[in-house]
Amino acid sequence: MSQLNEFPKNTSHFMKDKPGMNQTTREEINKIIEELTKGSVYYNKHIEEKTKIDNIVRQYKLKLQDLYKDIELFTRLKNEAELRIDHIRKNRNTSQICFHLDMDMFFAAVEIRDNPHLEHLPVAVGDKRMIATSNYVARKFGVVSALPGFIAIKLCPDLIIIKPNMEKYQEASGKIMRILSEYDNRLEVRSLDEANLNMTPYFESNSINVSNDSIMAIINEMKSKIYSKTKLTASIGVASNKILSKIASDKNKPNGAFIVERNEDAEELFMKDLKIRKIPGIGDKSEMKYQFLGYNKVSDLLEKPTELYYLLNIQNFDILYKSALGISSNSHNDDRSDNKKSYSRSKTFNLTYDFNYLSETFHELVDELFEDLLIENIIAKTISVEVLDANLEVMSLSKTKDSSIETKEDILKEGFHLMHNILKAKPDGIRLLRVKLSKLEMLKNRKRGVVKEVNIKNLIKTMSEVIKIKEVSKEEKNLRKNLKNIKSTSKNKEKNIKKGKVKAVKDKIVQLKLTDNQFLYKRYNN
Ligand code: TTP
Ligand code: MG
Repeated sequence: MSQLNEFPKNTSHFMKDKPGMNQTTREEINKIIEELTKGSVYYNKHIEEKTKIDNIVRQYKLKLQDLYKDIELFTRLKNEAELRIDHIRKNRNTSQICFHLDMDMFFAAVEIRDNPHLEHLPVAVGDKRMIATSNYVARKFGVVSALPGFIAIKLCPDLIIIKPNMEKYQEASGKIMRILSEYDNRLEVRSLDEANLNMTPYFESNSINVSNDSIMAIINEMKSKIYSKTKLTASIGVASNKILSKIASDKNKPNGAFIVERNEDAEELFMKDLKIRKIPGIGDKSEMKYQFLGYNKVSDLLEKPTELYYLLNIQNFDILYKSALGISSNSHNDDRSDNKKSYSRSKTFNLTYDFNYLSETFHELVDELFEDLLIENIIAKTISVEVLDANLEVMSLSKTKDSSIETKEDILKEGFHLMHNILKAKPDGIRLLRVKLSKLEMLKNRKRGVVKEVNIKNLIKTMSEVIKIKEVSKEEKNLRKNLKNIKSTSKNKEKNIKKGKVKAVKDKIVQLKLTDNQFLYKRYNN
């Protein structure tokens, strides 16, 4: 408990980490803001939000104490979290060349362009309530977007605050986007001063070899076209996808460019040393939460995923790690192919009826399929098993469940029954096994820690038993009927005869079961 009582009460302010500021300025400015605003409504609101965050972190820490006590669960979650991260890694596609353009101190730059005498003075656009942006001179004082104007003035008494003039910004923006559309007519306009371009078709259609030199030549051409039309400067990031190019565009601001080499190692290296705040989607509050939990840099996220896998919901975990690895869409169409109707895994092999081999293969396929479910956050209603027989004929059996197929055991149990039934019909063996899940649904909150290691030998044993017990042959049915009749019709005086008859029928049933089992095992072990 003492650990919790000592929980640090961080009062630093939610300060935007904008280009032009460094960590020291950020910390110093936080102190100044605190001094300046103590007792104000702004300060009280800020403390209220801080308290909320402190409470969330406190709860997180308590939950984590439970997790640390359960080593088995921790290990399972660790494996699952690492599995998810590996899967996310597999989605990396480095084939495209994406540009992200972001104008420098956009609103302020337009104002300074129109009033050049302001160039070396601290300038902000906004009003007393809120600063929309500031020039790089003002940023040194801590004046940044989203800061209340009255604080900005206290931080920088000489600050010149200009009222926004949206028409001017829109006009400049229109010119910029028109120029960019010459390079990619499907460009994605993110805001007045930001756009994503997929430049792959441009390089291809102009037969330009992709190299740092050719990329830089295009960057310079773009920037000079924009400058000549607007007298404004831009910064450009180039990488294999949108998220990386956006982060890269901030790297050498203002009037800069940065190219991230398009390969997995370079991309992970680029992300690794970034502060988590640089990940799009992590705002000041999330940053604070993660920092309290010991996550400062992207590398921390990658080194300690288990705790976050346990604390966050799975969608948020995926989004966070996808971004942390620098993976995102690189086309203008959303890259989520979520409209998938089914997931299936299959394996071909030499014609076989080896039950152990087929069970193990089945288990492997289920493992892979379960990973799909887990990663894609889906559940299924229908499971199908499909085989190809000796004559290359397909046989498929399906089962649709009212409840959903969600865990690995669900898939194993249901699928195993289907496979077993197919095998009975294919005594010559099979040469392909496919397990398919369909009727998919997105899952909001998946239980974590569901990947339990299943012992394949035990599984084969239990499943075989379950299947056989359930399988009552016609002959057995008749014997059981017979047994019932004997029991109900015999009178008390015929007790001994009845006993003998019952025993005889029971023995027959056992005998029948034994031969049936032996028959099955023999066939499977052929
Ligand atoms: P940004 O591109 O975030 O900032 P910027 O262009 O001013 O500075 P940078 O050099 O760092 O890119 O935003 C573009 C414009 O959007 C900005 O000039 C003003 C407006 N804006 C707001 O009105 N409120 C905000 O909180 C932010 C971040 C931007
Ligand atoms: Mg900008």
